[in-house]
Amino acid sequence: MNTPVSIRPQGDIAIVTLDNPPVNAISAAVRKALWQAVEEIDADPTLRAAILICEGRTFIAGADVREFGQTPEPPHLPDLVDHLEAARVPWIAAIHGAALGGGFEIAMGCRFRVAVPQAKIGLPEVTLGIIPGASGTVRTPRLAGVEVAVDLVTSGKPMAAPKAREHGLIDAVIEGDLEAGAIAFAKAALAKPLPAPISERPVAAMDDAFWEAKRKLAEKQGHRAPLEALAAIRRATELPFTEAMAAERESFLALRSSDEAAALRAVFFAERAAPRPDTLRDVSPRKLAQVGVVGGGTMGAGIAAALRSAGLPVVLIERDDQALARGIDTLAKTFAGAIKRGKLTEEARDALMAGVTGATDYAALSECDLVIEAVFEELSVKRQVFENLITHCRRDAILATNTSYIDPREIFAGLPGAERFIGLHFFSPAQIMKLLEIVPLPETAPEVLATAFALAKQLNKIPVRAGICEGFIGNRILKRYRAEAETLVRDGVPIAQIDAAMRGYGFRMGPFEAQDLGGLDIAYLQREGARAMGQDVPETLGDILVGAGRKGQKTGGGWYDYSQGDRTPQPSTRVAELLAGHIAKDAPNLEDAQIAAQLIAAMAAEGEAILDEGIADKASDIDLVEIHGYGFPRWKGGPMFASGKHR
Ligand code: 3H9
Repeated sequence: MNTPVSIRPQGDIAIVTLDNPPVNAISAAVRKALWQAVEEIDADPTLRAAILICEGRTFIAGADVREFGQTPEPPHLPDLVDHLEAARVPWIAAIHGAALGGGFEIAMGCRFRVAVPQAKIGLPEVTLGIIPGASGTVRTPRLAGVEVAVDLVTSGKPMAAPKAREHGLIDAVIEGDLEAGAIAFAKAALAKPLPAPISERPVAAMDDAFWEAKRKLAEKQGHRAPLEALAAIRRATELPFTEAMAAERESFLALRSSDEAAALRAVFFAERAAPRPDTLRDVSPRKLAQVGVVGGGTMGAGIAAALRSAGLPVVLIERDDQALARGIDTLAKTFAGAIKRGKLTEEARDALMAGVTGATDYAALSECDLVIEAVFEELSVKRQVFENLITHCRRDAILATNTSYIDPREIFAGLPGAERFIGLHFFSPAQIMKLLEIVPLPETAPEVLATAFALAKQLNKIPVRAGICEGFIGNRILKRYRAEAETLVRDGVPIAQIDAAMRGYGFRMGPFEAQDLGGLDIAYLQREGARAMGQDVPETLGDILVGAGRKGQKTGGGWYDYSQGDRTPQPSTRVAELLAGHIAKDAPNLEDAQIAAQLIAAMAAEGEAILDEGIADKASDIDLVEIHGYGFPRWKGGPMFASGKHR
């Protein structure tokens, strides 16, 4: 039988290699094989140390998430970590790629941890709605101190090896060959007294003010796991090791079967499936060496920033020198913001800016493999851009429109080379928002579609294929959501209660607050456009407010009033007056949870229609659109998951 673990003696050191593709996740088979390896090595008196190293792209990525729905099989991970720690010979974890979750817990069972400089370590369990279940909350504070443990465990964010070394989470950063470096490290370590096993190290007690401050931070994440993780670390500072371990296990098992964990697991797998649609399995994407962006407004500059951050040279086109200077300035400001947040150095910014060629002449796009149009959302303006692109771009260059509402078939109608046209709907700010709706035309070549998916991966975005309909997937559901929210207002539910209900559900903002921030006029103008084209679009409550000059925060009021320089929404008597004739007298007295349920059900109903029409390929794609483009709380899984329509 194939075992995922092999042992190779190298003098008095055993090299233990784990090979469980794709990410060396700890399945039951891996746990058994590692347990066995500890026994075998301990039984061989010629061996004085063991190095645990992994094949493939990474060290152990964690427990096998696919086994989470099943009854856990022994040996359990916490026992395996203890077994490693209690081994006769010291173990050394040699880390490349990532040591995450159970992977880092295994590394903490080892007496030492070494890693290549590019490696990352972390305890991302809270992102899966659980807490570390194999001593992450109990050993980490003993290894690196309580503060570091709290940040690592409650944020779930991975840490790069050099920083992990600074915090004492690993013992050495190995330049050059990892195995050779780990052997040299082992020899040097064996010449000195061994450090105490982590479980035997002391842990500092922290005062109530510390825990309260951290609780407030953890609470901001909106779901249970970060708070439970914090509580587990606190117990680890107050209880003996074994008691803290038992409590951690109990909390881990309870969370593992929670609704939040089920939702977050579904999102985890949906995100990994999204970049590789089945239909493109055998299609190779084209290479992209240079990309053009037409339009240097907020959206165009954001797209250019995203492309540059992914290492792609960019040609930015604007209609005249002044607009171009503004576009370049917007781009520079985007990077300046990243410097301020500590995400970018000035040198890196200079290199990013050096990769941007600004031009007003479309001839500068002649060598681009892909050009993305991001100009004003008006058909004639967009068509003019593509007429220019047809003249100046290579015949095989992919031409993409960043339309959010206009039918791409109309934009490209009559232009030659339809197989290379595609819609790429970015979300603002494009350098930050993760969602990319990819909208192929009926004629788009599979290879062009595959290139769009590959581009999304390169940009670190979540790609979702969307068919052509008004608003594609995301804006179509948004429209339905807003309409349903207006229905509630007409029924007599207070605007502020609806917003509060959706915040309570997990959105950062309710539907009306969000409209005030973005501006009510955008959707209004769209409705007006549709009306001008003869469509029967009934008057919305938003139309009445815009008609009275209330376009949102930018006009000092929309659904709410705002004091000068203050973004706090205040209920508005003017709005009450304007809408009085449209609101039912007998308010239904709904609970917040009922309000949220009604709005989520409306989103899911629209999602079902979208699936039935083939606009989306699968329910999980719709959930990803809502989570990554519209602020749907990740731990609820998206409207389809939350409504049990996750087929
Ligand atoms: C845990 O450890 C709990 C413990 O504390 C306690 C237990 C008692 N399991 O992301 P990629 C699959 S919780 C199963 O595209 P990359 C993934 O679905 C765990 N499968 O690769 C995909 O499969 P497919 C804590 C997993 O190179 C393939 O591997 N750990 C797991 O871009 C490639 O994935 C985490 O949360 C898993 N744990 O990134 C770490 N992980 O090809 C989660 C991945 O069939 N993993 N797969 O679609 C990651 O962050 C990334 O996968 C990693 C590699 C950074 C490692």
